[in-house]
Amino acid sequence: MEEVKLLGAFPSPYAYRVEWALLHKGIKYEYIEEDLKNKSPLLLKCNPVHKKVPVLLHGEKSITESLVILEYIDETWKEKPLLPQDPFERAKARFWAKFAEEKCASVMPFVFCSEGEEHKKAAEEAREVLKILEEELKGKEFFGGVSVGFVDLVLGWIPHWLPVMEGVSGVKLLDADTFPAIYAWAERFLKVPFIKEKLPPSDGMLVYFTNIWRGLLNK
Ligand SMILES: N[C@@H](CCC(=O)N[C@@H](CS)C(=O)NCC(=O)O)C(=O)O
Repeated sequence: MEEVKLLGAFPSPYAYRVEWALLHKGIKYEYIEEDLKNKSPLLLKCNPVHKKVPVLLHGEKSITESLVILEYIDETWKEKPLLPQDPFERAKARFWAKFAEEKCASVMPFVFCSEGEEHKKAAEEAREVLKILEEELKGKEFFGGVSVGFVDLVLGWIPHWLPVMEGVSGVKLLDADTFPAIYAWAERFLKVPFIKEKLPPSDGMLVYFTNIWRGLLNK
């Protein structure tokens, strides 16, 4: 059997989504922590284009980009699928994953590291994105339906990472009254056993995001 290794870096949500997929499928893997300030020759060799984590090593093969890795995992280990089997449903899941990456992951963190007019605009945009997700989620337990799927893993930074960013910056984005479906989903997501088992400790996250926030805003 080919060995599975994962290059990650604390507290990369991109790496966590890969770990969740591996845990969900019951795949044994070795986690290798990268120092992103002093990238290892292995990381540079396996991801020469972007030089980023996560990188999944499967035997001699290296796979990069978290969404590509998730699909690779789903296609290689077919039990407990993350993407729906039906092509139309699968296309929809890919659409929402792309939306989550292009809109959420880029727009939302910006809210916490901007000020003045820029911040106002970013916060408005972020709330628009949340509104769209709220509509998509209504009536469902998870984006994947009755259980966690591809899109849930992609958005999995919201339940655990977002509250830390909110705490550090003092800006509240996800409140239960405005976004009840997402709020309830976030609580549900954190109770899923393989998610609960693998989350970065909040105290370490607090230090990490406080440093980033101070650095970005020169505080
Ligand atoms: N689109 C990439 C993003 C990965 C990414 O941004 N990784 C960050 C850590 S959270 C990284 O390795 N940064 C190192 C760098 O930018 O030099 C993915 O989905 O895998």
